[in-house]
Amino acid sequence: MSRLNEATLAALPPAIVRPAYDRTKTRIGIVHIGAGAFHRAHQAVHIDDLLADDPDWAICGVSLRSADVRDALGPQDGLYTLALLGGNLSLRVIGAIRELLCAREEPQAVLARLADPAVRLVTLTITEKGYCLSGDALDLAHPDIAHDVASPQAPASAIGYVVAGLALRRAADIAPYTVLSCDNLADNGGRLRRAALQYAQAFDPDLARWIETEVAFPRSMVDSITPATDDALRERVAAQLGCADAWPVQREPYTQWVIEDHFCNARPAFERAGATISDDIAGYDHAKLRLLNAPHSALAYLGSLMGIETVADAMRQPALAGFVERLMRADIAPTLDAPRGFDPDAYTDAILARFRNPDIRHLLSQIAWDGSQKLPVRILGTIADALVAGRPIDRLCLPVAAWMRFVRRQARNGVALVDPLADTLSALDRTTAGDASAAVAAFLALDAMFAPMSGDERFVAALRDAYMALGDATPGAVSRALAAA
Ligand code: CS2
Repeated sequence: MSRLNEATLAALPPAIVRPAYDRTKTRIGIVHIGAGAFHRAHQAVHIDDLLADDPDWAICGVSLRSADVRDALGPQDGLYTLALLGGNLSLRVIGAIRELLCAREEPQAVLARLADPAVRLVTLTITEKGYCLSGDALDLAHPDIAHDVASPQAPASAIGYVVAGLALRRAADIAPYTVLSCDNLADNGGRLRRAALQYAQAFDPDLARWIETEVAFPRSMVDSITPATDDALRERVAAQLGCADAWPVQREPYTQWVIEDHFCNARPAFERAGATISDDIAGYDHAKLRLLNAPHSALAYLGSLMGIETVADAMRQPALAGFVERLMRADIAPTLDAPRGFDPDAYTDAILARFRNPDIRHLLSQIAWDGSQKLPVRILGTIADALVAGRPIDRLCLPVAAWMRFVRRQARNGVALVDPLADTLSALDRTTAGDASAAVAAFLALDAMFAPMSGDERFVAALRDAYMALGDATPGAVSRALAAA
């Protein structure tokens, strides 16, 4: 079978939507770090929508370590297929990515692209762990950060590359690019800015001062459920395209991108590409991270303990579906500092319907990754707010306790845990086997996650009760705990 590329593009079936612009006339104006499935299904599609009118915003996609995306899409001239999962499978070929680089193999090419004056925006989807934070601050002891502080011109981390590119531009008197985080972090732009300043300050205070005054780090909220690509998708896409796409991406029809209008260089006309420009990012952040990502994580850990595979499967379990709905409406929605005119009930209804989408095979095991990074942003912040407000936290503690049970089960079963703290977490099972109070205390000693709440006896007691309520974490025990919550 032939391969999707510039040569086969014209021969695709008429029903396949394809770039509505001449790709050869586009120029790279964006470097995206973390060119994984979510970037290609979300931001790159919004950018593809505006290249016909504004061709100077094509994307150079950078993967820090893996060459897989470059090697898969390089022979396809950067073209790939977006599959929208809703009823019929509707396909669209995306042409916004014009270059793909692997930083580990071609660091100088990445730095040269970052220093290119035509590049005026750097965007990132590096997941929560990619920021190398410990609490709200940069972890200077993180191996990649320590490496980069010692050799800032040859970085390994995303922040290292962002700052190295800015340093090259400052030295060459080239205007800086804006740095736009597109990750699931509250105040993502603010956290990234503080981390970049802390990093630069560690080896070049003058550069740190220049970044502080000259570079914009706007915040954004991103939303679209994007299950990992699987062979079933590749087969469905090939059957409809009539040619092979090595790495198509799939997502739900729903997408949202809310961006703070704070740029130090030019910017794409995002509002003409389906994005929302707003100065109230915090409200959108709060609502999405707490009302979508928190129940996602709750389903991931509680559902995994029950032996359930996907989000849609979990939502077909009344005990689970009922629990997350109570969690959303009674425990999370009242803590929101939501955008003006926001209707939490309607937003909750829409999210529950999205979770129930039978066309989406969203694996709980994928959502369960990196719990030590996700839970503080998604659930622990809500618990902290509830404690301050004197609101109940019992239901909010159950997903956290389920995560603890999940971590211990993975360790006991010898299943690798996908988490930056995997070694530390897996060791907890060996030191506290059987003793629930000791187990909870061992987890609470993880200050990067639980300080300072671990000093609040109300939280400790509620978490211990939730952990005990899950009993031996069998499906029956979890169902009983859900019914009682
Ligand atoms: C999910 C998110 O994998 C996860 O942790 O909760 O990727 C979620 O699908 C997106 O944030 C939805 O916008």
